[in-house]
Amino acid sequence: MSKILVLGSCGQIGTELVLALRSKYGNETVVAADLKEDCPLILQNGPYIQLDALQREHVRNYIIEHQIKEVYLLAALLSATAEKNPDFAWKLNMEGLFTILDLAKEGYLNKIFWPSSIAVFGPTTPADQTPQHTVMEPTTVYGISKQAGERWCEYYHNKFGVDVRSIRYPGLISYKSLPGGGTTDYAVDIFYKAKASGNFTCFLGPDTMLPMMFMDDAIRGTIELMEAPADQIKVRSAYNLAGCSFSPSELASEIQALQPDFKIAYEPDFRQEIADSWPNSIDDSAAQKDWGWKAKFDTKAMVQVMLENVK
Ligand code: AKB
Repeated sequence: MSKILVLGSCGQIGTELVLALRSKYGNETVVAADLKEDCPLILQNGPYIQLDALQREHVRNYIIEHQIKEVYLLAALLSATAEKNPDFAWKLNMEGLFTILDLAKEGYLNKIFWPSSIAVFGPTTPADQTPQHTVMEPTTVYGISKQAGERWCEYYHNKFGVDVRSIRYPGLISYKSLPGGGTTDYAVDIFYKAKASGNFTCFLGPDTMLPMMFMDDAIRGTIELMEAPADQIKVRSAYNLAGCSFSPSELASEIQALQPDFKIAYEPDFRQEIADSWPNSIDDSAAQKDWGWKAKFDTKAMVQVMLENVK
């Protein structure tokens, strides 16, 4: 098995992806890389290297010298943080992508995974069951960078035959690793506060419906997409993927069903505007048809697993 590199491996997706890839392909096959100097405990079952996705030559040399053939590029600034630092968000979210696309174009890499997001959609997009191909006018820096990235992925595939694959992730809910800087982060934080104090103040209003997904589904979907035969991958920008959709008040009701004394309050902040520009729910029929995608966790099942596992 040729070597796989996960860049941005200490983040919410990266941590669980490295663990899943290692249990599938072997610990030594999957190199975890991140800005952090020291490897976190959870990733110490395999190789780790300190690597900055913005250090183009450093990344190039490492990949060429170590004969890495597959890269998952997860280093990014998410929606809320990106609004506070637009220049850096654009730089980080775009430059690393070109480094990897160019390596694939030059024949050093066989396959690339790059994450897109539901943030590619905007207020003019149909909000319910948002189709795979539709109006896309993102209003956030993060969304603009993801939409531009999608265009570049498709371009490198069409012009240079680069095997690049991508998913428009919804908000991801996990208990092994924390999210950081996203608009959907409330849907993870709520479980920690429910367990710690039984109270949660949400930075989005009660009726803000957003597409979400339990991390096990997201990781399985990512690996299934990467393992699918190339001729089945008809979308080279990024696939819509649906898990479950809910609003903060609906999520709170599901938590109250298992923890009746749980209380929620609402204090919407600047993230409300971001959330209001995103879809309520996603149509993922293209992913279902092309490579057999199907989510396993609905809101109820996800809430149960989260409450059982969050410490
Ligand atoms: C965010 O909230 O920024 C992310 C995303 C939906 O891409 N979780």
